[in-house]
Amino acid sequence: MSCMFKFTRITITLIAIAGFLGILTSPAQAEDGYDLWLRYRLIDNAERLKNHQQTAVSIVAAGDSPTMTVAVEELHRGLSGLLGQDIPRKDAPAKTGSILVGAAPALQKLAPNLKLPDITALGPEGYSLQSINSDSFKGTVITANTDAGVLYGVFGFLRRIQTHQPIDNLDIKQTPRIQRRMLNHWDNLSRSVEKGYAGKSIWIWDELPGKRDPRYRDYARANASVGINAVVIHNVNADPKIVSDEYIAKWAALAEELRPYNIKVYTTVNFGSPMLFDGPNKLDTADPRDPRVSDWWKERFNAIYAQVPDFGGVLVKADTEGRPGPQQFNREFTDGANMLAEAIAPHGGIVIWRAFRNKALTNNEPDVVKRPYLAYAPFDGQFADNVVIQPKYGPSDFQPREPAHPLFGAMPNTPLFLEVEITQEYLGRDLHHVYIAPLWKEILTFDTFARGRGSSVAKVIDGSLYGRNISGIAGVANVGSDRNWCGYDFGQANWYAFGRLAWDHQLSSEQIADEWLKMTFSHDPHFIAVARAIMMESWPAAVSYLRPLGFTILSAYNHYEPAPKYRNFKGGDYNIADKDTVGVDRTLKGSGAVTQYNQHLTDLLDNVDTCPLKYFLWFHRVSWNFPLPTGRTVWEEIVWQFYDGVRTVEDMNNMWATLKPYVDAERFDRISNKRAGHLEHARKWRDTCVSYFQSLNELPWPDFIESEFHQKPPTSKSKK
Ligand code: GCW
Repeated sequence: MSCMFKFTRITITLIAIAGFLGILTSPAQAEDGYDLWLRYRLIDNAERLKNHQQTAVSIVAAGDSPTMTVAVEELHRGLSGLLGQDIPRKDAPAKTGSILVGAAPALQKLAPNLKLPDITALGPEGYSLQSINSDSFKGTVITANTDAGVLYGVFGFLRRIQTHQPIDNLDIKQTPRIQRRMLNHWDNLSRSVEKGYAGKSIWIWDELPGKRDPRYRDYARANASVGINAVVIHNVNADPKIVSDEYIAKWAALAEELRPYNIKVYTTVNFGSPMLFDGPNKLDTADPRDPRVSDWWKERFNAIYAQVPDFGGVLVKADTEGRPGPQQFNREFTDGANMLAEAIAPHGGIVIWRAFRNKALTNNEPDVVKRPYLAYAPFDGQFADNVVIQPKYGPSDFQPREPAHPLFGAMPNTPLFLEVEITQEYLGRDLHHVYIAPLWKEILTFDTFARGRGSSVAKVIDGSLYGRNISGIAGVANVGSDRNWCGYDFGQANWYAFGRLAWDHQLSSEQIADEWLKMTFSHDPHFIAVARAIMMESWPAAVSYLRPLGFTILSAYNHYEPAPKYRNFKGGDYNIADKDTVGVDRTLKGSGAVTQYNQHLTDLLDNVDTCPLKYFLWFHRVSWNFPLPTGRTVWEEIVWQFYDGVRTVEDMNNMWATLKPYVDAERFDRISNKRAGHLEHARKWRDTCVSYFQSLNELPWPDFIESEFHQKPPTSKSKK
């Protein structure tokens, strides 16, 4: 992008000046990434350090529950690291400098004269950070209604120090907007991770339940630090054995490790378990209307809750991609979900039913993206109270960009969770540096118009649009056994951003990027400005060189390499282009997918003149020469975007190269090497796709390839 280009040049000049004046900060210590954003390195600003050392002299904690214990441990660890001296724990508050930490009732007992802030509205997980400046006590109070809230308060307090915000004169109240902030692990029992690019599963099944890897605790700390409070431990392509006594005992041990951090364990289940599971009570059916089947599940849920009393519930992928489900027995999804819901209800658990690629029982709709809506919307209001439907963010399959899933505007009587992918299945695995928060924000702010303007997806899933009492968001985890957890350093930003947005979807992507950069690398304002710009440009750039103009799937079966030809066959789900035309006709005259949105959106999307360009080929099939408002034809625009996306990656790499003085050599080199691979792969995407499309349409290569991008067209085919 040209603005990026300018930014690069300005950046280089600024760096030269800064270097000349000798004002560069010293690079951080070499690091392997294990500590994530919880590095707690000594504050490198003398004045700030001194000020904080006066504000935080000792810790006074009320309560000794497992959650309070880890909260106090974290506070001690964080403060001692950041302030460079041991911050001792004391039994009673001193006149100045004590950090009082505890749930309100316990704290009040410990310090009866203290006037605590009013926290009634904070709910079970919110927290308050309050500076107190009375005659008898000058100090800080971290409090909440529960110990879990206190834990979040501790992390919130530490984050303020880590991100160089003041910690005196605090008057802060925070509550999460979404109740269930979940990671979905696609981890198999073999320890392989489906669509995982960071090593093996972190769950070491062979060693459980006896031996507990210390990583479990560090994983829990990272999650709690951003407010993630739920973890689905197993792949949605579930092994029936996950509900065997043997495995329940193993993940009960995991639940024990995670519990102090306010994280509840959930598991996926295989709907066919009653007949697939080799146990004494194996059945010959999994038909949800067969009472033996619901008894089978009741017995298993009893076994689970006996070991994991706070078990959250089950996540189910049924009748998709060959997985068993109620349709196998000619039953509806309501039959399947409600049967499980009834079996788990006495224990307080929920059933999260995925709406991915499902077809309605009696409707063989050819357009894949229309199917889930047809399968679920008609059943709105017919699911049990403890059933949640969980669609992916778009109606296809985690594409680099999709319009929001139409179900978000179509099920007013059913709680819906939003499923996003933190792991980069279609976004370049661990090679492409893509900061995904802007994609999630685009979906969260997508207006469904379901109850008039302002009915964003965020309001649907946080429960506020329809006053729902269950709300949730799920991110498919990008975490693995690699030392740096996420496969590449910047991948950690996506884990961080998911948690932060789950807690507060109104935070901006920029703000989250800033926080993460400060906690992970450096506070230098120049470093932050440049690194933030790189992060913010990374997703739009990836969209340009992976799926410009709303293209649907163009990748190979591995979802990584470019393979437009393989995807493009007549009668296939994704017939995307031929000699004369390109795109998918989902207008009223085509598949009619536009009608699955609110009327206002239907009109907007159906019309070639008003359909946003970012969704253009998703909804329209037009001639290659169709003129667009950009002044280019569709063919030219596609080429332009592929080239522009790659140019932005080049710019980003140049910008990164200027950041060397701000980053330790270990991380700088590691990231630079990866970035080189990223650029190479982005070029491969561009060249493969544009040459394939050119071979179909045989149109001349646009002049701007040479004049604007200073490149030669990729194939031997010369300009015609
Ligand atoms: O796109 C597909 C992926 C599968 C995944 C599936 C799903 C877990 O290729 O790996 O299975 O989506 O989301 O269920």
